Amino acid sequence: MHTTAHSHPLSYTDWTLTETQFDPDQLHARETVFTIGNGYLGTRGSFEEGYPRALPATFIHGAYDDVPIVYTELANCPDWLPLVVIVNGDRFRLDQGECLSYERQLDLRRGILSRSVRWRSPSGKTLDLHFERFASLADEHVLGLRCQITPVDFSGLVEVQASINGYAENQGFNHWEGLDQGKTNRGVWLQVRTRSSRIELAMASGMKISGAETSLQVTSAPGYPTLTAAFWAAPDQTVTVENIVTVFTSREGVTPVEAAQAKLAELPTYTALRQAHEQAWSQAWQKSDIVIEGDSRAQLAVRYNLFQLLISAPRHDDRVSVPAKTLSGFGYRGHIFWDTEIFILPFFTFTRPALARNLLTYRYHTLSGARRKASHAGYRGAMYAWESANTGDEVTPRWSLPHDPYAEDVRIWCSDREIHISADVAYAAWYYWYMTGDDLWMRDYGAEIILDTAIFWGSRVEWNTKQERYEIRSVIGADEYHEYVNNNAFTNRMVQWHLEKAISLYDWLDSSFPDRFAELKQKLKLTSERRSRWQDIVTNLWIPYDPATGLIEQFEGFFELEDINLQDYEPRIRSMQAILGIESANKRQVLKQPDVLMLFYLMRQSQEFPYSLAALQQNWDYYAPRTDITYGSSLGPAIHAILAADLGKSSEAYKHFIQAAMVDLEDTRGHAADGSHGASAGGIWPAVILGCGGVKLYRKWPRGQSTAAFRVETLV
Ligand code: IFM
Repeated sequence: MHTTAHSHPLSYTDWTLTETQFDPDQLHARETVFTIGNGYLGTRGSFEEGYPRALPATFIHGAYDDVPIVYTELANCPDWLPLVVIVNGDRFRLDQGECLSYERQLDLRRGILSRSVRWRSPSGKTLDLHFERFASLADEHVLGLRCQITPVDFSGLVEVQASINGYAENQGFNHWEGLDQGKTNRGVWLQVRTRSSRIELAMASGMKISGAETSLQVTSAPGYPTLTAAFWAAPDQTVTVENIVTVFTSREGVTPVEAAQAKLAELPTYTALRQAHEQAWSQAWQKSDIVIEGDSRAQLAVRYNLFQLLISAPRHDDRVSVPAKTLSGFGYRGHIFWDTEIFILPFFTFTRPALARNLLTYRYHTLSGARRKASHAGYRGAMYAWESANTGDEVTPRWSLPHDPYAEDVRIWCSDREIHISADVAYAAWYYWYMTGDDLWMRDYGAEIILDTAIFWGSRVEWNTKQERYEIRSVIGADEYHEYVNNNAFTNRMVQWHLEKAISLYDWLDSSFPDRFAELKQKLKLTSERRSRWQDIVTNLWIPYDPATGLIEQFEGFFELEDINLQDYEPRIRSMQAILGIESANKRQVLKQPDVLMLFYLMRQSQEFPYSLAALQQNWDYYAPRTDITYGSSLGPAIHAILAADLGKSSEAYKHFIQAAMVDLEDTRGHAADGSHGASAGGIWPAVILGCGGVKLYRKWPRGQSTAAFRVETLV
């Protein structure tokens, strides 16, 4: 059973979320909720002073290291948060002494996390502490941390220690070996390296104290550079501790230890840095904000989800992408799924196309991994990994090992069978191009992605001689409750769509950029025979569909499976797969997440087959009641919100929109501790703008003219 956050709900204004009571049962979920970041790194909202069982983490894009079973994971980087305050010998911690008042707040407009605590020490000294931190959006290598300390009822000695903790762990495993550490006239620094991938990282930290007479001491331990100051404090006199941290890795093509120290040496004051950071956020919101009037909860929730996307998307790096749990938790080990291209990308394509381009270009740089995967499986072209990391090689674990020593290991089939990812990436590349008119990106990057994955499909489809049709067998569709199916309608139609677009792209490249076309023809072995085969597959690929009713069968044989009435299982707090078991769910007409309806969502943009309102209605009536929308995948509710809005079911649309929007804020699925649900956050923008807002977007320029302009039509 999961603990939900409902016992101590957060309170919301249009721009802030506030926690007014600390509940240790929600420790990990709230560490996720209060994550800050800047597109380079993410830092969970753990307390500066620590707490038993806390899971502090800082993840930097691309800083992966090897690990058994899941191959590679984002390494939890050295922790820049530790700030210890000692009052007359008592160390400030919320599990000791008495917490007289408490408030933690995330200000989304300014990108600042703060916390105010009135605390009475075990020996009876009361003091106010006000913490504040930010990961600069103006300079992604800069982090700021401030603590203001005000004695309430005593005069006495206060000691402050600010450290970099080089012993950060991923569930007991420390990825870093210490290389060196030291001090400069600005502070201290640490240099470490990942054990297998040998990525070097350096952090430098400088502390400044105002409001009291003191001097800084270096009191480092190995792997734990520390700056300490002791001062005399008196009632109502506030002492301010400002700690600025810089961070670099060898991925940025620099010597990190030199870069971190040089950056620290040149930085202005904490206040100036915070001002630049707030200015950068103000600009970011100008491009991306959505204003909702009359519904503060929805307003905050929308901004919160957009904030999650904005803090996760790389600004200056196109070799990394947003992991399923963003940079906010250990879940899925920092691996990248279709979540990014299909759910997260639209927000960026429409509001920050340069960031969308970074995310898509990651798929270009990982083509070699996708080619290795295809060739290893006996296919041609590029077959994207279901879970991807730095190289694009498959990193989905094959087995899930239960905690219970007597339970069976569970085989995970996604890397072998959830092959729709290759069409999803092509779809995202195509729509980025379609919406932005960025022909040069398509020429240099997108075309190779779409064409080489099309080549993969050419080798993956099978000809059924008896039925005289192409088929795609042994797959997992979008709905992961059915793990071995033939002719999944979602996969087959996405492949058909992909090949249709590959053919037009082939022709466009030939006529618009003949040199690049010639280059790709040679590199990918593109021939007119190959183009003809794609056309043949487009014409003859089977999609289980009954034109008389408009009903699509999720896969061959789905309608023959035992039917199920989900109402019979209410009330419940577990997924249908957890209740029925994997095998049993496999044999029933119950879906983890939209599958046929996912296809409707993806084809609605261009109103292509099978999208029509009548067909949507027909398929909605069949599939929506059979979908485990509340406890299946968190990817489902935003999609149901959009489709329900299309069908004029506004209260249902709102219900699903809220389900998606609150998944982390209210921890409605009990998984927020693992990191924020990136795809669900991504689905919020289309759910509000395209779904509830009824906005339709058409490209209005002729292809070949790169003018980013949309014709916007509002349907409601
Ligand atoms: O990509 C999703 C998948 O669709 C459902 N299971 C979780 C994955 C990561 O979010």
